[in-house]
Amino acid sequence: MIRQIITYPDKRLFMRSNEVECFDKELHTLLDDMYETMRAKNGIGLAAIQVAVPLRALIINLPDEEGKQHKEDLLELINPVIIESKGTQVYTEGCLSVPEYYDDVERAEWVRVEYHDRYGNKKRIETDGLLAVAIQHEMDHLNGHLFIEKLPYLKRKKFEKEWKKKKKAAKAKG
Ligand code: Y12
Ligand code: CO
Repeated sequence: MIRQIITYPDKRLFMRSNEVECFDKELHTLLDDMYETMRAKNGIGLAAIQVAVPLRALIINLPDEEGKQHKEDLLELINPVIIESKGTQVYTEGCLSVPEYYDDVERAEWVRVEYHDRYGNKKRIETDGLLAVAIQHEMDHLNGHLFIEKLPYLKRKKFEKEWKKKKKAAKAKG
């Protein structure tokens, strides 16, 4: 089932999500719905809070060199923790909860992450580049943070201005 994505400035996006304790059918349905929702909206990553569920669960499905996404590549990270990170990289990020805004964000180049899969099995991943960016972006959601909070002061002001303009235009349209 496709769920509704909550968008900025919904206050739930700024709250810390809770640890998953039950790796049950309800969690599996949530993860399946998150995948369906993310694909329907052309996303490559989604955290549970973006569908209004405050649990520490996220999914990532990066495209291949031809831009195609394959379900076999889907990553599901439950209760993830970054245990080590190195270096820096800058990537132009976007977020389904902050529609139509993209900007450069600096993050770690490489991360080592411990997490659980949907069955509660303990896993570890070491990765860099785009996948490292996506993991850090989605993990920020679990802690109630959006990528726009990482922008320098003037860029954040630019975002607020554009967002207010868009809201005004939508209101005028009815
Ligand atoms: C690198 C940077 C950011 C991430 C986090 C995951 N972000 C997304 O999946 C963003 C998706 C997105 C999709 C949009 O829709 C279309 O392009 C059709 C979009 O456009 C609009 O809102 C109009 C914005 C964001 C992972 C890795
Ligand atoms: Co996001």
